[in-house]
Amino acid sequence: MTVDYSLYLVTDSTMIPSSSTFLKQVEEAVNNGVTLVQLREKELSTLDFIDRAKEVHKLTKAKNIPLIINDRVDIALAVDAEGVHVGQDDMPATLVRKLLGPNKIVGVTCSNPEEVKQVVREGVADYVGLGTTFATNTKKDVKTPGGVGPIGIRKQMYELQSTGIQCVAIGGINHSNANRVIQQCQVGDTRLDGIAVVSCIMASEDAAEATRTLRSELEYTPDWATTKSFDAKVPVHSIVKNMSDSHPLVHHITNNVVKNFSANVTLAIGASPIMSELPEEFEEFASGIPNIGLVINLGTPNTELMRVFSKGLTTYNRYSKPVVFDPVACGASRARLESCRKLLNQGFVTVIKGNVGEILSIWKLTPFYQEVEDGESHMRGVDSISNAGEAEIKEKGYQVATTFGCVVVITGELNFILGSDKRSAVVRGGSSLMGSITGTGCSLGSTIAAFLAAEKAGSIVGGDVFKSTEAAVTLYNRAGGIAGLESQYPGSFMINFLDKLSQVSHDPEQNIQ
Ligand code: 3NM
Repeated sequence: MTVDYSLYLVTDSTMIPSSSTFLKQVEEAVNNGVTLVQLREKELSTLDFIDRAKEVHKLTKAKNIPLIINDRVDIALAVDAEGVHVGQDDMPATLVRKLLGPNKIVGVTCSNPEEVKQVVREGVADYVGLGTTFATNTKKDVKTPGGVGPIGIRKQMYELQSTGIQCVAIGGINHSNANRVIQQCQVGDTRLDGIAVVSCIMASEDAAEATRTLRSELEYTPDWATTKSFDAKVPVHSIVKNMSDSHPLVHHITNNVVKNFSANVTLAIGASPIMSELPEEFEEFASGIPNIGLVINLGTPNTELMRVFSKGLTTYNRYSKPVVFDPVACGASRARLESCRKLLNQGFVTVIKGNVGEILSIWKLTPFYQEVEDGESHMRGVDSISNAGEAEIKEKGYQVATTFGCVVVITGELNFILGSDKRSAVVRGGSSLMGSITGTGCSLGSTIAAFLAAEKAGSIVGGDVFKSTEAAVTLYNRAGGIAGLESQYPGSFMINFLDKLSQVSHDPEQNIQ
């Protein structure tokens, strides 16, 4: 039996609005785009459960939608439902399969990779419900009440690769995050087959409209997820000229140490800086300014700033505007890496830029990291020290890029640019003096954001984040290289660097080969 898991309604009779009834909510859902229904009744007597199952089955059969019964094999058999869903503490899936036979649907709830591995080993389930995606009030006894986010769901999906077991995400999914969950929960070729919701439909005053909106969210492909065409022959100096001609705006939510320098770098390359941590104005910026990009820099974090980052990220995502994420010193403490996890669970970033240590720390958030591994990256303050070789650094960088669907820039003596489509570039140049002043790493983030923002406004590279990022890193290191040759000490280097950034970006054809 081919089952469409794309929009899976799990029922709950305790949250029906007073203007409706349980059956009306289910009927509106099945008539407006739900593809699978699970009857989940925790309080009903067996007799009432059977009656309810019969009524719901009538509705689902009319639409050729499978009915799954939660937990109760006996009820499923009694009404000849299409399947049974069990949790970790219910009847084991192997027994359920034995009782139901080979032709019914069997689903299992999982909350971590270990439980998924167990389901794969048993080999009897058709699908798994992966959770808890986001915090939910609907189910009280979940194992991860705060939600594991797309990062945690991906870790579970990693275990499903090439198994043929279908998967849906559940927990706290609604109109505002359904599309993102579908887009972000992907590991290699393994994608989510659907989402499962309870309150978003069952508690809705208009279940029909709630279902239609969810459907359209599932079917919509956001701007950033579409494959862009690009002209590989466009020279870097043309991309630089395109950027400075566009006078992009770079909105910084950055650290206290580098605000001044980042603003000066942004001006030097022909863009304009905005330094704002006032969430009330983010919407106006992101919606009203075509050539704007956001830098989120983790350098001097605090609890309030985390909320500001989050608001910035979700607002810029809403208007498909680029976001450059600089996870400064994210390996320095567990709390900092947790902050990155939270942020990356809340939205998309266009580019992640960091040194080797930072990118290797972010890599720990990918499904490729197994918890037993340790010690491959050591942070000291905000500098990076790593024993990883070039091949390993690049491979892990790719894994970060594919996990988060972004371009990754790894800075160092050699600068690697890695795309989720496996494109890679190496940019040389720069100067050892770049490491002797604060803000050279952070201001590269500003420079990349300026290029992406210019691209957004209409660009000769056709929306190619990879090419634009490569051009930004090239300009930056070219200016650093020339300034380094003309300077002996950090102070004069800083001045020369700003001058050379200005010179190279105003006359890129002369200065970049
Ligand atoms: N299972 P809502 S969360 C039934 O994490 C269920 O396994 C979960 O409800 C799990 O869509 C959940 O209203 C309830 O957040 C999800």
